[in-house]
Amino acid sequence: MPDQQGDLRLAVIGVGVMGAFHADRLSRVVRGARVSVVSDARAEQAELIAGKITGSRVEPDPLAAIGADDVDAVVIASPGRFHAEQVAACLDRGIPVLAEKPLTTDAESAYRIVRQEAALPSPLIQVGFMRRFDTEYVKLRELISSGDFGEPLLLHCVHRNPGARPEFDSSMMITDSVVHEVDVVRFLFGEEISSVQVIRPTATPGTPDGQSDPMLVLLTTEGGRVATVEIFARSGAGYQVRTELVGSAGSALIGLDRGMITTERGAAGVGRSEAIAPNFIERFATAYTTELQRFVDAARDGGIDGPGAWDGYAAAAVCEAGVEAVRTGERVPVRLQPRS
Ligand code: ISE
Repeated sequence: MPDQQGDLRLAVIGVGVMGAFHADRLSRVVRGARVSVVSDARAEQAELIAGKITGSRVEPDPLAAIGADDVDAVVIASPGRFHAEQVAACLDRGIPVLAEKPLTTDAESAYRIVRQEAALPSPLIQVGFMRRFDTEYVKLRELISSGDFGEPLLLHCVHRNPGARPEFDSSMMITDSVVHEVDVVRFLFGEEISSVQVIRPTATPGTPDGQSDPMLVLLTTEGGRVATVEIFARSGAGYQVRTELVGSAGSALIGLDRGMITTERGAAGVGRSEAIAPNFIERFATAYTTELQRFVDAARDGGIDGPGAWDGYAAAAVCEAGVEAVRTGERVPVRLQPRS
């Protein structure tokens, strides 16, 4: 698979904020890889990013990029609605793919992908849940596995973004933001989520009419463990992602950044402590890089190394229930298809 220099040749599909970051890391930091093809619906953006990467070319048609002779593996960071078709094309060609979340935008299409992959000799899809590569999340999972904190009982998660576009509505807060906690809960508890409930407190000023921000999401697992998630997209104060585990014999908190953290929104704008990461790229930069390196290392042998198609499907199913829970205010069960 790799080229004569031994590098894995990658197509990066979609080079907005996330895809451009991946392309940059793959071409400058990740070992054993190079970006050979850049694809984006916006020609100027594709040219801009390819222009920064020696040896890369632009291919406007994503499916042609996936099928190209100078492509051994693919990173998909296009808008979620294109993922189903693009991931399926990678499977048809039999090459490894790292798909940014969401795997697809609904549970039904995600399950079709699971079935398509299951018919292949080995898994080819890795899903971009980067928190699984963050050292603090990894440590928290090790702590749980060690049994030192007893039985894991509760998780308290905080997920605050500095701001959001007007079209970032309550449903998107579930499918685009809370989807990370959905994966974290499955990763840390090692169980499927069986129901979702959403509580909608008074909205912060600036929340579009009819929408809720912040929201409180309750995720219950099949073993009866519970996670609370505060999602606050328009918090006005830095990027804060914290997770606290409560076990029967101890508790542990991650995501505090460094030092005392105070935030305020003053008349002159937004103030924040220097310790708070301003956005998700900075907060998770190292995790993204580890994720890419692990993907490249595995893809060179024709495989993947990280959360897979089933994780993407399960997250899609939970988020679908979550969107319904926003609408109804009810506790909504999650119904998963058979795993194999
Ligand atoms: C964004 O798409 C991400 O994936 C970030 O990690 C998350 O914090 C943010 O809320 C999403 O919009």
